[in-house]
Amino acid sequence: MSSPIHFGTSGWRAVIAEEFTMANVRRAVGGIARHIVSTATDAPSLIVGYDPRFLSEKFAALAAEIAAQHGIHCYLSPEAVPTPTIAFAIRQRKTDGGINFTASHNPAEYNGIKFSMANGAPALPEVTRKIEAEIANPSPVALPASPAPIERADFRPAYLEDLAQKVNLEVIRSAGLRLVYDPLYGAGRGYLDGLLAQAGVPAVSLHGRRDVLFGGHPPDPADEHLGELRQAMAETGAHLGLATDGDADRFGILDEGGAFISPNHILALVLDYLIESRPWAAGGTWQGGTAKSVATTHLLNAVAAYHHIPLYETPVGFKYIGELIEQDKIILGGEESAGMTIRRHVPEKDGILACLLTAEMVASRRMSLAQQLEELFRKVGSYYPGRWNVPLTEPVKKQFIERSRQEYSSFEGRRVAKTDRTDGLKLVLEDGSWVLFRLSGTEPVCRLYCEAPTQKGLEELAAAARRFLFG
Ligand code: VG1
Ligand code: CO
Repeated sequence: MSSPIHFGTSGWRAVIAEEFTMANVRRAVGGIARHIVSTATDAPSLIVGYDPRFLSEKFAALAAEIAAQHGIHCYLSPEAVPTPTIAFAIRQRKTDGGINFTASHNPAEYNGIKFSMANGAPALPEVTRKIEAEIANPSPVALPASPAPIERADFRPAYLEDLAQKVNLEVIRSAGLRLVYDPLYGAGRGYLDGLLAQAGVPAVSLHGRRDVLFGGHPPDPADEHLGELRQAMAETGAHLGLATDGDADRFGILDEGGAFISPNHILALVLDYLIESRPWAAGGTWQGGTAKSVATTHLLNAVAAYHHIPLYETPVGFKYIGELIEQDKIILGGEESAGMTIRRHVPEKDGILACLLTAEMVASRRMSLAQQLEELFRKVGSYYPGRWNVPLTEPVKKQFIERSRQEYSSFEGRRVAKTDRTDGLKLVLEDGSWVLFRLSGTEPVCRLYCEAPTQKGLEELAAAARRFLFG
């Protein structure tokens, strides 16, 4: 029996050679191809790309071949390409969707498939359910006598040109900011640094070659993986460190001096900065809001309230934020896991855009991020968010699922003001502190999110949340 292929929070992910095999990729891509043929126009087309993981380019070539056999015109990237660039290419070339071979920020032994829809947004559950059904029970299709063409296409120039319109690179250049960029050996290399070079902004880049082991740690721009970026910043006296994940849809930011700034805080600062600096974000007749996953900081709620704009809350997964961008309801949408996009940009998270907007904000305000955050806290209140990944044994997982179904009027002796079940179990306490437990859809862990008005409050809450899980 072949194992089921399941699309989680963002695509199908599996360990290479274990479940991520040529045979299973054939099955998965066959399902996607039949789905496209059954829903698309008479001349279906598809973008195919990949990240720099082991065998990614081989999987992508196989995928293009299978899709072409189904009569789908393929545009195949000649090199590793970021997920947001694929989203952009789908929209620009008006294809019926796109496939990216990537396991994003997961460790090196993983690979995966992200499927994006005709609008460039990550596939919604109703679409991935259909694809999963197609994979499990293939419907009969008549293949054309000759395959559709497979065209090699470089998606980078058009995407970078578009970014150069959305970010004020001149502000970064004229401020004389010294930047260091770490793509973590991922698909961002040549993109963010390429654009900065084009714009005449001097920047040092690290890890700009392929290493399918990602230097021995996951290509995840979290604090614990940015040691080399921090070191390079110290050596060059840099003002800011920028990083992106394996498929460059997530960002990671180090402030002057090398301090990691929570992506949660970056989202709130950039929203505030856009309202301050972009005519399309404030004033005028269009009244946009902001959107965030239920796991994301309430500092965004506070910034939204401060500027009198609506706030939308979604389950975890950028596909839900993508929908709100498509409906033109928001200035900025984000997730605490370092996902961000803005109005009129792709309905997909874009780590390259997020890094550049942060650099522009620092250049324009001429203040470190720590200083900017202090100022924002003074205006709207302070918020200290945290997230922990907790691997669960089967018995603890079962106990967790049972506990998360129950109702709670108090949590560790404190009164629960609100229970939110948008995704997992979220308990909001009377002082606005909150805790959220949910099972990850990309990794075999339980995610524990907490937030409190002080660092001490955060630590106490996190300890209480662990007692809840393991007690
Ligand atoms: C995680 C994050 C979520 C993100 C998803 C994909 O999902 O929590 O915010 O959208 O990864 O990110 P989960 O279900 O494991 O918590 V990535 O960089 O693949 O594209
Ligand atoms: Co990613």
